[in-house]
Amino acid sequence: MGGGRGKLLGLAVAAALLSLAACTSSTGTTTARGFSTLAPLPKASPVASAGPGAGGPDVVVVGEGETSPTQMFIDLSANQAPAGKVTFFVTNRGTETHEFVVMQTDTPAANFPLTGFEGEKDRFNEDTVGVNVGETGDVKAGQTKVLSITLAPGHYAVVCNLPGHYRMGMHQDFTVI
Ligand SMILES: [Cu+2]
Repeated sequence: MGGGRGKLLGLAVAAALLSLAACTSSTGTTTARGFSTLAPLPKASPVASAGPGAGGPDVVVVGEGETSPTQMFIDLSANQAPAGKVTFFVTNRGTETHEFVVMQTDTPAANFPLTGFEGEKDRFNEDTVGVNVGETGDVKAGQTKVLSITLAPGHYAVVCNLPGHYRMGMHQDFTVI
């Protein structure tokens, strides 16, 4: 049955081409601007294996939440890190959804004007106060997200810019040395 044999060979060639395509089409998470987006979640929980307490100077443990109906917080295990890859373990310890945004800016973290953003009031404008160099997106109550980004030396503000949250205290200065 020569026909069957040819079919098998064809399948083998197709499989080889597919695996080749898989190798060449993979791309990293680093963007053209030189910083990466959210790190892909590893197989094992990063919090369990390398979380709070286990990190070096390039690891920052972040807690977010609310202390009262009018006050919210961002806690950092360190307010500085060496230049290069910095990994933030961001845990929402509150009951509302938060986010964690890293803004590169010369402006002190507490001094952004609340001019509105993306059509919503009570937010600062991420396009004018500095450069957004990475963010977690929404972090739900009780959730932990990991943000690994490459940071150059300079001043940063780490914030939550959901409506009202910046005003209620969700901002901290952060320095890369
Ligand atoms: Cu928030």
